[in-house]
Amino acid sequence: MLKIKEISIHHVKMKLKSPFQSSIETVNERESLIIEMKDADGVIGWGEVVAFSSPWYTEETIQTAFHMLKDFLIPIVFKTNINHPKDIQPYFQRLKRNHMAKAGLDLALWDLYAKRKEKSLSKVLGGKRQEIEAGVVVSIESIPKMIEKIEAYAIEGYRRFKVKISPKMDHQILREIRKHFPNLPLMADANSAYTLHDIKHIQSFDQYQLMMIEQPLGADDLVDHAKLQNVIQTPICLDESIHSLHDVQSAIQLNSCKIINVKAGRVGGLTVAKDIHDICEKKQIPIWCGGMIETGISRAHNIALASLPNFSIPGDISASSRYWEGDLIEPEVTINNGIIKVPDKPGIGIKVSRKNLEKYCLHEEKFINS
Ligand code: OSB
Ligand code: MG
Repeated sequence: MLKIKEISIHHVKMKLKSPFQSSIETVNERESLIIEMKDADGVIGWGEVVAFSSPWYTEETIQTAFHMLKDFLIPIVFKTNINHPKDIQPYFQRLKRNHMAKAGLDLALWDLYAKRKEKSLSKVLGGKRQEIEAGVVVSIESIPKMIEKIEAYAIEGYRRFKVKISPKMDHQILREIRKHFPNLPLMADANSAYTLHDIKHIQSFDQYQLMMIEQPLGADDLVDHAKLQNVIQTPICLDESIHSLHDVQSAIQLNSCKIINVKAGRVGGLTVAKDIHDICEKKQIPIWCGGMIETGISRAHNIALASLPNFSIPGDISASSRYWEGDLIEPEVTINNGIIKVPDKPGIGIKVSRKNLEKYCLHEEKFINS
């Protein structure tokens, strides 16, 4: 049994190397809640809550997550008998949504569980790859700058390129990229910037031979996505629309997409992410691991998740240095010829840098199971 003695929340804030702009928000600084979970033998599991400072991506924020953790979720973890991370699911599911807050604890439980088994997180999740292909995201800025960044990332060896688009800057961006890089493995993420009124406009993206278009329409528009997918060649990939296994089943049944972006944070953690993986494998829906501009702790969880067999498309998993001057882990995540090695040491397999954790910490709160 996992005997959880102590849970600490480290509220951190890290400055991005450069602003990250999508169709709806620009992120300059990244707040995050780092979860440190200690058992009775002093073994530590790490997790991360990837909610943002404001509710632009999902309804959660750092502050709502803190409230959920402190007043509801941590007390549940303390009083539940947990033999396996999945044992917490029925208790968490009695509380609506708040998936990123739940995921912070779920991730820490998985890391702790794997460490107690002396196996890598990849192994205990059922991962089969020893290495994964890295993908990178280029956000919206001046087109020459975007081209310059793609060029630099291509030299670093990234295997898949995603650009953010918005209705004001879509054709300009995609046309210029295709002019410079006709064969680049390229996809575009709209973060819900369009509606069905834009059908003709979105159809005209087919000329760019994109691997997929991510979340063109609203988060709640599974039916509209199905209508759109029916009249475009470019595969639709859903991100903001997918919060649960049930959402995945609805999207598949409605033909709302051909591909799914899986983020542990958005679906409540690794337990549900793995369930989504398994059902998509059965239904032959390719999936890939999304990113949340996260620190190395969540990044390490993503690497383990992406080692599962049906993660067949390179995800938004880039080097620590893509966003950070100094990450919270040592060694940092690096890429070599577009490849990231899956750690084989117990748990997430990467050490947390106490020095950097303290350096970026705004405040910390410790909860003790008495
Ligand atoms: O829509 O996939 C998204 C970052 C934050 C929130 C939402 C998204 C993203 C990204 C960046 O696209 C992924 C990354 O490199 O971490
Ligand atoms: Mg997205």
